[in-house]
Amino acid sequence: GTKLSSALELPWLGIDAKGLPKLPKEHMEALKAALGEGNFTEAAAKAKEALEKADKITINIAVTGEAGSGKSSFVNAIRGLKDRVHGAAAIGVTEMTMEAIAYPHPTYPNVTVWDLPGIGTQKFKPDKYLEKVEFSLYDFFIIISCTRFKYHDIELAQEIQRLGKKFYFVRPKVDQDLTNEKRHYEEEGILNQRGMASSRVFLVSRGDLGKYDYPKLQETLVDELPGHKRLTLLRSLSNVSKETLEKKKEQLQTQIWWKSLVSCGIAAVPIPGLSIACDVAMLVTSLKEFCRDFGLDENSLSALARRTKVPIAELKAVIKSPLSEKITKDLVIEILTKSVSLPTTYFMLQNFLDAAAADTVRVLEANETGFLAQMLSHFPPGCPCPGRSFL
Ligand SMILES: Nc1nc2c(ncn2[C@@H]2O[C@H](COP(=O)(O)OP(=O)(O)OP(=O)(O)O)[C@@H](O)[C@H]2O)c(=O)[nH]1
Ligand SMILES: [Mg+2]
Repeated sequence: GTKLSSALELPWLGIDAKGLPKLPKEHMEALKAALGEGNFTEAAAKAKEALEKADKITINIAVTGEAGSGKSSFVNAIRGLKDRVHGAAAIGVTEMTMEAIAYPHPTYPNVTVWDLPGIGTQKFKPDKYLEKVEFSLYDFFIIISCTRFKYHDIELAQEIQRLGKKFYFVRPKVDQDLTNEKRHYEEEGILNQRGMASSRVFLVSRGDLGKYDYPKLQETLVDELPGHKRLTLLRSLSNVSKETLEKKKEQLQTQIWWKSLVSCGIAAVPIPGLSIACDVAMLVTSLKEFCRDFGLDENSLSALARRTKVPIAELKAVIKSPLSEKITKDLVIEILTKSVSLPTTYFMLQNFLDAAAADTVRVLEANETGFLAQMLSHFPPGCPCPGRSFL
């Protein structure tokens, strides 16, 4: 791997035979079948359809809890926003939220976080509350409580569970809470008594999402979503842990074959000097999207630098691939020129090997059938010849 990469002067490309794209088995089979039959256009059209379908998937997250518990603050945190910027949910105990307010994710509008009205503690009826906030709209519920979880929180969780949806208890302000470990322990007892696993309680701090249980919460949310919704949520999650990044990459990888097919099979244009045709504009978009998904653009990096107080030059020093702003048609063509021969050759050889092996099997079968038929033809039916015994 290294030798080849350095020869290409594109170490971040990291191409080697093992690094060829992974694809879920069923996609691979479908792709092979389509390409094997030479039905490339049809495969590309199917891939386009699949990508468009994936782009339309939406996620609705409900954030609820008692008044003043930190709901609005958490709504901003999930969306990677500061509290007092344009589009942020209003913070402050005096500003009681009276109805569900939708807050779309600033970069991933398919993900909406809903700031639900506070659970009033007087005469609280979970079923009425859930009806009022339109329960069926949400993919899952996050119940916030800044102290220990109260009777109402747990009652609400039970009703959510009864109606077949998932809930997560989040305790923000853990930064203020010096004895949180002790409290966590106490809480475990309470929740277990009510038949709820303490694994559903996540301690977080608004100021540092990389700490405490926020990474674990991200992972749990993704794992418990239906498979087809995972990528949509993952892409919107802030990059605060290696585990989340790894999952993000894994999910994005499942679309690579589709994207390649669409690029080469739909609006493909021959590239001068290259023996391939593809839709370069689409590839530019895809690379830029990857950068956005991983926060590799000037804006995200400077926001990160401000937040972590690490100089931006230090962050940039460890980045080997081009930032979003640097990705242009020319760059994509340059990358393609340097990287196109290996995978193409590999794929061509692999395909040809498969086809040749399959052909030979058929030839062998035809041969055997023919051979037996020929053998038999020497011996008319009913002829008691010793030679037949060898069959
Ligand atoms: N230290 C600390 N303070 C927090 C955290 N999360 C929220 N707060 C503070 O808690 C207070 C209430 O937060 P909000 O987000 O307005 O609470 P809310 O549940 O939306 O309140 P209502 O809409 O009035 O029901 C604010 O002063 C926040 O700054 C946290 O993780 N750490
Ligand atoms: Mg609020």
